[in-house]
Amino acid sequence: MEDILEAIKKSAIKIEKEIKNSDGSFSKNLNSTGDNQLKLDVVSDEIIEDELKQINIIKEIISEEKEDSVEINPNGKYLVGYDPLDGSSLVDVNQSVGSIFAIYENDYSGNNLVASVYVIYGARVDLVIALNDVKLYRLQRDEFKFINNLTLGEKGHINATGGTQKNWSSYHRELVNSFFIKGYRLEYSGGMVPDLHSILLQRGGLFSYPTTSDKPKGKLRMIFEVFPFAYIFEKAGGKAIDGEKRILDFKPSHLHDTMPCFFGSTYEIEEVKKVYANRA
Ligand code: AHM
Ligand code: MG
Repeated sequence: MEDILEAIKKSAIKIEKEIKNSDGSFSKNLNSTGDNQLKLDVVSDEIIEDELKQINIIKEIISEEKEDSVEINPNGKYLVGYDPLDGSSLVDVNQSVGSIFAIYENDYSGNNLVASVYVIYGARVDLVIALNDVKLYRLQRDEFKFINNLTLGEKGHINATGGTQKNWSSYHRELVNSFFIKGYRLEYSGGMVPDLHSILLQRGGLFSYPTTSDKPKGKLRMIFEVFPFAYIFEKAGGKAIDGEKRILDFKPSHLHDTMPCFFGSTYEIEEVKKVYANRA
């Protein structure tokens, strides 16, 4: 596991340099969900693949930018799912982006996750590792220095509301408004890494990306976006559900499956459950 974490740290330092030096132009490739891939997505994917390929305890890897998994060592123990540069289009408007990693044993079901890591490339470069607890590191002169553990309180004040609002269901709109009425404040950058990082650092709040009329199965991918953050939120003392059920009890049928997701501290997630249980 230590080798994998070191490889992630090395990749993050290289990706950070690419972001700072990129011109943000598009490549002609399409990824499996049909989006235009930014050159930076491709470059970041290659950087990570090159680092992970050198680690023989890894059985295979699957990236958001790859159609299929890539075998590393048939006798390896771990499967690594990753999103090399989540929210990459935000680079063009100079907002924060991130890399997300999920380390599994046996298969890509939520309950087989054994560690999650993300990196946020913002005003600072932070790295968060969840094993038994959640640790925050910060890049200082080419080295990640431990800062502190991350834990969530019982409730927060942030309401991070994903999805196109005109495509929300009426009960989801009611849920979002119920938090604003209670005094929660909108914080939403359009990048799940900075949005979730903010909730973790401020010790509470809610991030939602629901099913919508245009995305009936949600937008965010189970293996490399939803499961890793569900693991991090649980290890930090929070919760992660699909509206009703615990996210980590899900198992994808396909590598690029998506699902609706809600991440937060205990109070907000209990409120989500009440509204979703009573939806018309
Ligand atoms: P990406 O993996 O194609 O970058 O998309 C994932 C991002 C998340 O970071 C964010 O939460 C979500 O897309 C926002 O989606 P949108 O604003 O397009 O509905
Ligand atoms: Mg992504």
